Formats: sequence, C-alpha cells, structure tokens
Amino acid sequence: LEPERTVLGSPGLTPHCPHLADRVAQNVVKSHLETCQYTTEELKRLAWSLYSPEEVRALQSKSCEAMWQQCSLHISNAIQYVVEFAKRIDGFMELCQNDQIILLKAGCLEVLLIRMIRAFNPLNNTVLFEGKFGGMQMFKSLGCDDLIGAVFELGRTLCRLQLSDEELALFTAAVLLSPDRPWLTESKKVQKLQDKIYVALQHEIQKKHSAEDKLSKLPLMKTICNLHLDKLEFFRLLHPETAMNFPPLYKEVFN
Ligand code: CLR
Repeated sequence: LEPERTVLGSPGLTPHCPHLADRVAQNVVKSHLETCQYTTEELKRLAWSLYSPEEVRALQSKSCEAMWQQCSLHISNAIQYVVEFAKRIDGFMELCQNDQIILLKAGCLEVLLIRMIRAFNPLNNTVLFEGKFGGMQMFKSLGCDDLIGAVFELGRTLCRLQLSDEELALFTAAVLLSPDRPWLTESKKVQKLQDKIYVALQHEIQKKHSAEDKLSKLPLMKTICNLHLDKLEFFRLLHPETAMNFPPLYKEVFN
C-alpha cells in the first residue's frame, strides 16, 4: 500500500536532513529569480502605472482576432521563461526528453497562472499587460469573460496566501514536477524530485511561521515585563524590608 501523500507528510525523505532541503531550495529559488521575467522592484514600480479609461476602450475595440494574437504572443513569451525555469531545476534535464516535454506541456500554464500573482494587484483587481496594469475589462474583445473572470478570481485567491518568492519558486517547481501527468514513462523519478521540493517547501513554511510566531509573542512579552515591574513596585511599598533582602542580581536588574 502506498502511504498517503500530503505536502506535510511526504514520505521517502528524511526530514532530518536540512542540508539537502536547503540545497534544493537554493537551486529552485535561484532558478525562479533568474527566470521570473520581472523583478519584485520592477513590479512594485509598475503597479502605479494604470491604463487610462481611453486606453482600456482602445483595447476593447480591437478585433477578437487581433487581441487573441496579442495575448497568445505574451503568453508564449512568458512560457519560454517557464521552460527556462524548468531546465534550471536540478534533476529536470536528467529526465528523459519525452517526460520533460510532457511535464512542460501539462504544467506550463498552471505555473504561469501561479506566477501571475507577482504581476497581479489584488487591491484594485488589475494585472500587468504590456507594461501597465488594467482590470479584466481590458480583455473584453477576446469574448471569453468566463475564462478571464476565473483567471482574475484565481489571482485574488492566490494573492491572499501572500506567498514569498521562495514559496512561489518551490510551489511552481512542485507543480511542474507532478508525477501524475498522463503518459509519463519515469513517474517514479519525477515523484522523487517532487518529494525533495515538498520537503524544502515544508522547511520554508516552518521558517516563516516560526519567525512570525516569535515576533507575534513580542508584544505579549512586553506586557508581562511591564506588569512584573508594576507588581514589584507595589510589593516594595507594602513590604519594604523583604524587598530590600531580595537577591542582589534581581534588585540590580529590576530596581
Ligand atoms: C503572467 C506572469 C508572467 C508575465 C505575464 C505575461 C502575460 C500575461 C500573464 C503574466 C498573466 C495573464 C495574461 C498574460 C497576457 C494575457 C493574459 C494577462 C502577467 C490574460 C489573462 C488574457 C488571457 C487570454 C487567453 C484567452 C489567450 O511572468
């Protein structure tokens, strides 16, 4: 019987081997950053340039064919970066060529949609298209409002996860290395690669949460410290003799 497969309980790898997880994460994150098309700084800067209503109207009045042509060009350009990302993931190029192609064909749009969150602004529901941000009305002439609506909804949903670039890198690598794609010839090999990425992702998530947990305790600790000082002051007023005989270090720290 196969053990149950979950992100947090991925079998086959010792989670006690942080060096391997770090090495995997390092390679995947580097590959992502080298192939993500826009840096985080660039995107932050671009988030301020929005299409004007006139520009949106101009896009809307394009013919369906022209708009499809334009969009498919940008998508295929973005897919080339995803292909480059895959090629830089350790182990991918060691898969047989048949499987490389199957994984890319099956996964590249999924990866692109996940990558979209970097170029998506959930505050005003806009996405980067040809250098400026615009809402879904931009794509009206495509005649597929349902598809566009679903893409934007996915953008909003994924943005709510507030993934870091590290998590995004590992998440997209795990999607790309899905061992259950039909017609794979060496799915066990793909499985092993995906397992390693899951362990690295698990590490990354733990890092983030433990950092957050520690920071979130700071205000509480401050409250406790202040409360202790208040109590001590009050005790000293009531029992000055006892307080005088407190251990020297205690007095030194708290007086
Ligand atoms: C995704 C992240 C990439 C850069 C990039 C390039 C093209 C963008 C794409 C992102 C997001 C989705 C996008 C696409 C161009 C057209 C497409 C805006 C930002 C929209 C959703 C229209 C899809 C039309 C199909 C029906 C062809 O790094």
